Amino acid sequence: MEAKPETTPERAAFYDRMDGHNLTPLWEVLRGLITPEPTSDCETAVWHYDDIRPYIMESGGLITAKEAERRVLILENPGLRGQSKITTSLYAGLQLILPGEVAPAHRHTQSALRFVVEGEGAYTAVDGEKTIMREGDFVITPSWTWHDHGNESDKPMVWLDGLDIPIAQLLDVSFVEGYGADEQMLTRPVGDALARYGSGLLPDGYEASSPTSPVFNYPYSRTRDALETMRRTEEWDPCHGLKMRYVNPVTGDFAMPTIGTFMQLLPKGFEAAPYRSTDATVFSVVEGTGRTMVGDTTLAWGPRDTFVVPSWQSYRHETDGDAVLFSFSDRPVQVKLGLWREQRGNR
Ligand code: 1HN
Repeated sequence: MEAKPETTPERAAFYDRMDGHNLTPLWEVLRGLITPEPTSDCETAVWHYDDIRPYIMESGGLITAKEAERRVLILENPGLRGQSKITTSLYAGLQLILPGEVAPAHRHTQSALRFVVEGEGAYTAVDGEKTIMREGDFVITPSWTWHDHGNESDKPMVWLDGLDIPIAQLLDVSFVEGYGADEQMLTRPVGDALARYGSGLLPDGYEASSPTSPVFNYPYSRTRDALETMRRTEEWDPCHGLKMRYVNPVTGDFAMPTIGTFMQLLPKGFEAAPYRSTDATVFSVVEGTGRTMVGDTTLAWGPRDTFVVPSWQSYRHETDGDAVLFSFSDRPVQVKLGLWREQRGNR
């Protein structure tokens, strides 16, 4: 594109006169609106769990889950401070629920994922069914579903929340409602959804009533077993190792319409080829240690750390021993709108 036209005194005076009518000339701003490549305020960042866990635990002594509604420390992208965003389009936080606590039932139009980082035995209830959570479990609370959390174990539980809050902000579609009691009424036994929809079976004649998966807990034990069995073929993707996508078993699409989720196994000593895509991605380390090089930045990571790779930044992973990474991004939105791009290797 040509350079920005000169702002002559005559033109500037013209812009000033139209300003009062809520008019402004495109040619003064065009080059910032359509850029040759994505330019984002979202920065590469890592949160080391060892550094931030003390703050999470300290919050537990200062406010209850009930008073806070949700006791969460937001992971704010350093380039997006004050906006409650981990990427331009997604929110993330680490939520603490202590033994005996409840986070009261509510529902909202924003979709949420939970990825369990520490603890075992707390539960989330979603639209009439409870699921007991363990480390590495991926749990969803779809748009406008009632959800509450409780911890009947004797240990604190911490999970990573991922929500499409910035997408709901962009579209002005935020609604929230309280249930009127701490805990919602349960209408189905624990494990019902997974048995009914997540066992390679579907009720005969079943028709989806929403774009979101009817399975709402994808247990890590199953995911890990699957990865361990598949690795025996030694077919490693040069960029991603063995990377699997969480799916809605009814449609084969992503588990949620706005947030795509993945789990990948990288073998010991893996040195990935460079990769970039337009969906800024949040990673949560489940197992192993390694490094991710993003441009000139090297992020060192270990279990329970969270890190972010911005849109269209080239990155590559390296591992010490075997490593397992959970990740999420707005990919389903970009794919549906025909906007998603990826690039493997160097140009
Ligand atoms: C929410 O409902 C939860 O249900 C967690 O656990 C984080 C952040 C903003 C708005 C609603 C939850 C949230 C949230």
